[in-house]
Amino acid sequence: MNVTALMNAFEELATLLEIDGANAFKVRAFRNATRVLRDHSHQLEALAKSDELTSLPGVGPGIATKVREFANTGTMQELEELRARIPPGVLAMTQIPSLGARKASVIHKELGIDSIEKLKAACEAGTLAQLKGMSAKTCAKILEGIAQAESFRGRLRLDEGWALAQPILEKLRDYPGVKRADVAGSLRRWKETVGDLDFVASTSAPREVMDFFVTLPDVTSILGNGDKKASVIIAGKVQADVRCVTEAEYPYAMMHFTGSKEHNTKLRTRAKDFGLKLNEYGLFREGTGERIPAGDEREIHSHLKLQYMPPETREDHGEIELAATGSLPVPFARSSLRGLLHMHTTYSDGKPSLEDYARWAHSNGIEWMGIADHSKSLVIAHGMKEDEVARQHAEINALNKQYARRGVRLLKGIESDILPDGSLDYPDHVLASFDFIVASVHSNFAMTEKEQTARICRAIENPHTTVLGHMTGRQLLIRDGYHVDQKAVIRCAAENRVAIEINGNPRRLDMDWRLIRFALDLGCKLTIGPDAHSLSGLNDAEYAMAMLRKAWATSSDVLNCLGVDEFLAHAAARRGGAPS
Ligand code: DGT
Ligand code: CA
Ligand code: CA
Ligand code: ZN
Repeated sequence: MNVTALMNAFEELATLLEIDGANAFKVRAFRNATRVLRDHSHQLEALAKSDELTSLPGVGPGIATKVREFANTGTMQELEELRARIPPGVLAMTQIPSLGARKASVIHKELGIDSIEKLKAACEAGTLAQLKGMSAKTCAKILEGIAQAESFRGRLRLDEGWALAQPILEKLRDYPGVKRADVAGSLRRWKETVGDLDFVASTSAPREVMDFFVTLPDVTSILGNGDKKASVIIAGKVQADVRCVTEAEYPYAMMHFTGSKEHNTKLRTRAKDFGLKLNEYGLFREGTGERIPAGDEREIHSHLKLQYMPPETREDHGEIELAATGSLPVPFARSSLRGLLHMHTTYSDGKPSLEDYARWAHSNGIEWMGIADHSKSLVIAHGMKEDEVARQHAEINALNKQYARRGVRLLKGIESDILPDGSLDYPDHVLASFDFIVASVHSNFAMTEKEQTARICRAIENPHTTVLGHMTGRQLLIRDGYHVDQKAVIRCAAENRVAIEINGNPRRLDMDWRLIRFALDLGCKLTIGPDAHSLSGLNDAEYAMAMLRKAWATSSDVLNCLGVDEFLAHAAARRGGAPS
């Protein structure tokens, strides 16, 4: 069973039901069930086989029947009926941030608008503003949403890119005629979004490999199948290219197609300065045309008198200049992580219990876990009231006794909401009871840049604040962050010795990696924040680490690399406690 396709179908069905005016209770039950199924996606197949889907909370016989129907037929009859009745353009309209399913449905019914183009025209002509419940202001918002959606069109988040590319890569590598194969392009550089998927394969049988590639099960259409390159669309979503090269060409092709384009251009110029010519086929002596062999990219870099530059760094952001003088540091590695901070438990909107995290830390070689549930103002995420904070602290104390001999410690943190005026979410004596505080904005996004910047800076200046969480609130490919002067915020954090989080949730990857150097040069420290709501969410730390590698940050820049006592001393020093 294709679980991703199942989840997509369920989500589409929920939205279509909502557009169709189905009972709100039914829609909510459906969305809840979808979330539960997603959380158990690794065991869905087994549960469906043994007829135990209804053992999951919120999953009744109706939902279970639908899962089985999908497993058997690849679709659901109810979904097909709704698809036939509701134009795809109306479904597309629900993806615009300020326009939910209900509004989209009203606009469709009242004005017959069934596409984004028509919606845009009605906004611009002012006809939409006449509709009950609409105004010039909501129309302006919709237009802004459409413009954003257009600028995002055709790109995928990094995690979506990996999810689609990984199985293809495995099949390519297993194919008998393939010697070496890898992903290239922006995916290999771990850019936060990717435009298409690039593969390179070394083979002496390119025709067979490309014919195999274009008939992979995930391919929904073939764009081209030439001598050296084939292009397809994967899952109706994204283009994928494969280039077939010889063993000798392979490292050069990998380097070329990994890019970035700007990085490549600079490398070619450098090669020229040495009397060499560099392209996707190889490195050649100017004049004689003699080919200079290389087994891997490391050797190519060394031919160009450069340190090895990991793919993540290849953005022409100064990495070539550093590599030329031997000053590119060792890339940030997982092995330097001692603690993780920013994870949610059952006390707010997370699934794991405190003990689940302690156990995970023990089996994953992590010494401390900085628990950070939502604070009381974030009601929709079940933020913790004061008495719950006290209960959580007592439970942490008890667990810490139990886990001390296993070398694991849970820290009493909180993800405190930054209130509209920039204050934190609890009275001082409660704030003082936490080991550390991640301060984050979750509300009142619509402030001017000046107001938002002042609000966040005020939170940074609060002596209880240890870390600034997801600095801009951006949701990749969905909405830009709130308006804020990021450099002013970073300066303020540096002055106040508040660390800035690199939020590893692949929907956020916030703060943006392009600002990491700026922050580090001012002496700012960073944290890796998985922002986990499940145990598997802890693995999102991988994305944050990739962002650190993109900016060649080192372990001394990152608070997660401190031992637990050093980290606690750092947080205490901020509050005027013991100096760090
Ligand atoms: P994307 O797909 O928009 O996320 O970004 P990339 O970097 O994957 O770009 P893509 O797929 O167009 O091309 C893959 C790599 O091929 C790119 O990073 C560098 C190389 N490349 C493509 N076009 C050119 C070019 O005109 N000149 C040079 N020097 N390299 C190029
Ligand atoms: Ca690409
Ligand atoms: Ca490409
Ligand atoms: Zn948050």
